[in-house]
Amino acid sequence: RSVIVQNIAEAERVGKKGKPVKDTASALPELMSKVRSVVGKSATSDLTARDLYNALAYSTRDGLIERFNKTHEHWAAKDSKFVYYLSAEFLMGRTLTNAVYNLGMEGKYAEALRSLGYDMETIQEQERDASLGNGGLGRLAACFLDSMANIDLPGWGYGIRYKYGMFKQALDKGGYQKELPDIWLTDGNPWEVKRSEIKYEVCFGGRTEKKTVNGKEVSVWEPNQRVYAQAYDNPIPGFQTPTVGNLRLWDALPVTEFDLAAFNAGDYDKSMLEKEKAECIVAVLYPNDATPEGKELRLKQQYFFVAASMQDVLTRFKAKHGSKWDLLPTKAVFQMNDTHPTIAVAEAMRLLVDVEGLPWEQAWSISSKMLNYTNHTVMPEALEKWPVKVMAKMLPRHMEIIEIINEGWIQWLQSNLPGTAAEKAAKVAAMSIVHENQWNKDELLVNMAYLAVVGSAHVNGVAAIHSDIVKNEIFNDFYKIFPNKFQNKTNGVTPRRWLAWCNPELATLITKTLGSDAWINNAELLSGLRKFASDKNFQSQWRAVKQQRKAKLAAMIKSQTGDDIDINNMFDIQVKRIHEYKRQYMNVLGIIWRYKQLKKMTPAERKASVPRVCMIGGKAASAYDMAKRIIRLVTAVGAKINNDPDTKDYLRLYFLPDYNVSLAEALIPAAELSQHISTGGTEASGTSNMKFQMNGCLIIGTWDGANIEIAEETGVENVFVFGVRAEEINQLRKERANYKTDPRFNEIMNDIAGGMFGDKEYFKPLVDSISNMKVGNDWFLVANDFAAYLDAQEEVDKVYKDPEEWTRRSIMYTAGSGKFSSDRTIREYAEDIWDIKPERPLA
Ligand code: T68
Repeated sequence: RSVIVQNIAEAERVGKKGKPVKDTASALPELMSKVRSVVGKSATSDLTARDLYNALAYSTRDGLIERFNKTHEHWAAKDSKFVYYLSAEFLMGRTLTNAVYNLGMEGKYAEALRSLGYDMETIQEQERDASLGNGGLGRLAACFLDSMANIDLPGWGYGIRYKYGMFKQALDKGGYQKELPDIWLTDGNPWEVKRSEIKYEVCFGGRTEKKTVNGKEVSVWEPNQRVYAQAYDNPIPGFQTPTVGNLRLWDALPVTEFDLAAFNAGDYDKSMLEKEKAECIVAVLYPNDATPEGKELRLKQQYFFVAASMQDVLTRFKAKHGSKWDLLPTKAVFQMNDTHPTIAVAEAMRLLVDVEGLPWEQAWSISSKMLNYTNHTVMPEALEKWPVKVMAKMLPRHMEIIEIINEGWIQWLQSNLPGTAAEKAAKVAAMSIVHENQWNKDELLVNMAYLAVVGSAHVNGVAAIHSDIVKNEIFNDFYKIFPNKFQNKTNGVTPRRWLAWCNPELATLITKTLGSDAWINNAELLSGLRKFASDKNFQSQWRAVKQQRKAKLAAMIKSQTGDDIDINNMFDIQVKRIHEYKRQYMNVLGIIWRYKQLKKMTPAERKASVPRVCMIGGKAASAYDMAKRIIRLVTAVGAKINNDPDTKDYLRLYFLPDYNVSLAEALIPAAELSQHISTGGTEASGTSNMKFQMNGCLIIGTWDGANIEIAEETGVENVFVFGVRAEEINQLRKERANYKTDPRFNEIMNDIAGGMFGDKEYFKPLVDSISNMKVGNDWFLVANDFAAYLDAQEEVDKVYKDPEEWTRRSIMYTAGSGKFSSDRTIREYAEDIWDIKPERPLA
């Protein structure tokens, strides 16, 4: 303590003295000034890590805001065309490290913190993750913002400032998932700027009324609820560029804060009602991944942020261009992240027709040029469909607009489709935006994906195979009519967060080897590592880095479980949302098989085996019962094998609770094998596969999603590929009743059902779900792929026994990961869909 106090006093007095980093001079006084002004303490008081986090965050924020302002003044002066990324989810994770590194201030701050007795890592851990997303779709949005700023692309993200983000996952004593609220804003959020002057009214409910205005009959919306959407800006820095982009998130406020009359009349509850109703809209992120929640509040959230964002864009456009509406598509383009923001199609029409008074045709021509739609899933049950009743009640005018759009669409189909009247009628029924609920003929639904396809200029999938499925299956009828509307944009991840900043050990080695850090902004340069892949000296440095990261992870697991982990054992990791189609279940079955084999071995045989530490992490949607049982199976199997003295030196299984962005940043650099084993044709892309690849982690995976392109870039021979292909699954599903399942599979099913891991009643539905094929179980073909999976795992062991070959492959993965930088993805969107050029502000 006294040393720290001395350091502070000294630094404040003499500045530079004795500090090795050249720009340290200003860092400590700057931090101390934030300690006084923001934290509200004096330099000589007890400073906690949290205090220093706040001081550092506010100091970094100053730099961000300065650049933010310059960037936006520049873009405004150039009147640049903007892309608006509309997304109900942005899974940002922590901001501090990313901001400090992107601004190039790490040396300066690290040194200042050291002189106060802290390291950057401790300080960084004070920050809570911003978990405003479920999984891949939300994290992709975050990577895209990073890349947009990084390549100086004029654009913003628009979303919701949820008060509670993705739930925190804990395990209870029994090893079951427990969901706790994510109260991420309680200690304040230094990274946002409230724009008090930027707020818009958003309306709901009520009814429409036909009125005659200027001799024309119009439909006037008389809503019965109004709230304000309040803007909060979150600056997004690029790296080695002055550009700082923006994520604008909307909070909901009551139009009348407080009903004093009600309060005075003694009705305290009523006095606060408006406020509560407004706050409810943005209270919590729906924790449902890949199965949308058909609840009214969800539609309310969707409309809320879309309406605010579109008004915001139109307001800025009008300030510059008045009513020259035909210019709008040359100044603004929207990307709809899945169907969640699809109500934008109707809102754009409402704003242009009802509010601005444009003729319908002109408005449609403008709107359908501006909007674009990305599909992220092939699961039919995940394609959002809102009951007409719900839509008409909450958004009566939008429902009318959707009906007009649909009428026009159907008319168009009728005059343009080939075939007989009966054939046409069948197609029209199949392609109508409003259609019957197939499970309940009395209910009409609005198919949001069809609305998005009809209302968009471009539609894309997120990996080559997925885009083919989008064209040839999900939207095939539409594709046949508009073949040019459909594109592929293979996903990517930011190499800043997912390699350079999360794995500085490896980044340093790469930079040293390639002779420059240019790869951080030009990931294709990573291919330069290929020529070192077989270099023994380089391999041993590569391995040493992996060992360092494994040791770090082992220390973390030790602190959580008390277990010692041997870092010479293979680290085998599967982390993603828990889903039947992602087949974590199959992973566990494989681990059980491995355990049973080990049990049968002699001590000498065990010594000759390849010891593994298996880790599985991921959240189960709160209502997804089967996924929760899978988690419990992981914890039950782990409890047994980790405590078995015969095997615990050769096999472990840990369930890592609360998988989130920050945990991923610790796990991925330490992984040697990662599993991406979805049933062929079910995982649209996957993006963690790309992160593991970048960090030199080998992949065992199915021929699915982006795994295919990863294998192509890495060399198919370097990837452990197994399992059925997308084109086979329909046939296989039909043939399931006649399966002769693998005897190893049957044995394991009996073990679980027989109580080998306890909890046998709880596991029964799990066992049943994949064992009695006669009744159509095992939709995701676990039984079918199990033998091939075990074979592939055997191949993994074989290669791991040859460290040189393993390391060679590991290097080839990183070397082949250039394509999967989100910089590449964003450039493709900018060129092929958005028609936007980079525009760098002056430094
Ligand atoms: C994911 N989708 C895909 N959905 O599963 C993944 N859904 O393959 C792909 O890599 C990723 O998107 C990015 O393209 C999702 O993450 C959701 O999160 C989601 C959330 C709410 C409702 C429906």
